[in-house]
Amino acid sequence: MNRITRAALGGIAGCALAVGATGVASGELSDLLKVHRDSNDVNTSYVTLDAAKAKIVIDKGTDSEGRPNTTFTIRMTGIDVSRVDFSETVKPLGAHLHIGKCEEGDFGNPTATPSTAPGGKAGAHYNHDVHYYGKAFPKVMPDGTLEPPSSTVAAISSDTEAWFEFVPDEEGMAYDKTTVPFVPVDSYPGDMAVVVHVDPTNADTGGAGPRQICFPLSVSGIFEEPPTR
Ligand SMILES: [Cu+2]
Repeated sequence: MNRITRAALGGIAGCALAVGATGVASGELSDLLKVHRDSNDVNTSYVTLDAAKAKIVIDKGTDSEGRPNTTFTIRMTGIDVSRVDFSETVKPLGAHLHIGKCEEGDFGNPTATPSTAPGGKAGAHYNHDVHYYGKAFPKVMPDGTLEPPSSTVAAISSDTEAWFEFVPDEEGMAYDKTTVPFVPVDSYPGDMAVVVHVDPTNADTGGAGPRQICFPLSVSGIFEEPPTR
C-alpha cells in the first residue's frame, strides 16, 4: 500500500504533514478555510465549525481482486457542539471531495448575476465517471430525478464520488474513514478540497445543502492528471 499523507492545509500557503516511519500520519492538525464570515451564518446548521481543524490521510491501495482504490481517513476536531442535544440522534454533516480549490473569503455573492454561493470556488464534486471517463454530469429530469446513467452520462453515487460523513461527538470530534473504488485524477492541478456541508448527503443526488467550510487538500504527487482524449 502506498500511503501518502497530506494535511488539510492551513491558510493559502500551508505545508504538508510529515509521515512517520510506520506510515501513520503525525503532526499538527491544520486549519480550514472559511466560506462564511462566521459559520453561524449558515443558519441551517446546528454546529459551528469556525475553529475546526482536520487531518486528512490518503491511502492508495487495491481491493481483494487487485483493483485500485483510495481510502480517505479524516479526523476533524474543534467542532463547536454547544448547541447539539446529544440525547437525540446527532445529524451527520455530509462532506465530499471537490475538484476545485478552497479560497479564504469565498463568501459568494447572492446579488451577482448569476449569483454565487459560499465556497463555490471549490467547484463540483469529484466524479470518476466525469473526470476520468469523460462523461457528463446528469441533467435534472422534469420529474426532478436525475438523468439515468449511460455510456455518456455519469452515475452519481458513493462508487463514483468520494462522500464523507461527520457525526460530531461530545468532545467536538468527528471521524470518517471511506474507501472509494477508484483513484481520483487531479482535474485542477495540485489542489482539491474537502467541503463540509450542513446536511447529510442525499444518496440520489449527492447534494448536502449549503457549503459550510472548506479544507484544502494538496494532491500533487498523489493523484495523476486526467487522461488526455
Ligand atoms: Cu460537497
